[in-house]
Amino acid sequence: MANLTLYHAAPSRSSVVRWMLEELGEPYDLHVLSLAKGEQLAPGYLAVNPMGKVPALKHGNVVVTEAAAICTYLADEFPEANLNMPIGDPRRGAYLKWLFFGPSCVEPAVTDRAFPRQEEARRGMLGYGDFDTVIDVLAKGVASGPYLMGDQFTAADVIIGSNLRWGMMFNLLPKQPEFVAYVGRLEQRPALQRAAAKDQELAAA
Ligand SMILES: N[C@@H](CCC(=O)N[C@@H](CS)C(=O)NCC(=O)O)C(=O)O
Repeated sequence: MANLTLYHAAPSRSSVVRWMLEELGEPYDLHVLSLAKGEQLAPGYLAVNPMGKVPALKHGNVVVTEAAAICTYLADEFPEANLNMPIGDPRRGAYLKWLFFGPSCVEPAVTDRAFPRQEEARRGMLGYGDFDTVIDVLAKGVASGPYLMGDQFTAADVIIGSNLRWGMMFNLLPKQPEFVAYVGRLEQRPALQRAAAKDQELAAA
């Protein structure tokens, strides 16, 4: 039995964490849930994640939920994988910005666009400001590359890369050349290819 267990459904946001685990190279177990059958709302799982959502990660006795928090946690817990920016490194500021930018700006900007509000919200009230600014910040962030932090691939690429990859796949984000090129680079990574292939197999089972 591995020390890491991912509560997973394929495909879903837990696929982001599966990619991160493949990048890490540590052994992990899967606890697969059927979202269609509502298994995420069963009392046993609600004890793990009271939000009734995947992903959740168990590491020994520690439980972490929220995809970006899990990726940040794993990168820091396993620094030998070189997927984090350690405390004290001046690049950690930008690294953390991208890890939080995914769930707090990209995701709400995309979902608000997919499910428009009845009433226009004031820009100042929205944490992400507006869709076009989010796109602009993302485009500048991935333009020079190869990764967000330059030559070093980090957990921030797993989060922002997943936002862009899934967003373009579902036509929720524009297929701008910088985004296409960045996601193309990420898709060359063996860990992402492994995670995607394993998830495809799981989804087909
Ligand atoms: N904020 C969460 C979102 C997780 C989430 O929405 N997961 C979806 C799958 S993509 C889920 O579990 N849906 C089942 C449900 O809400 O019943 C994260 O980033 O981890």
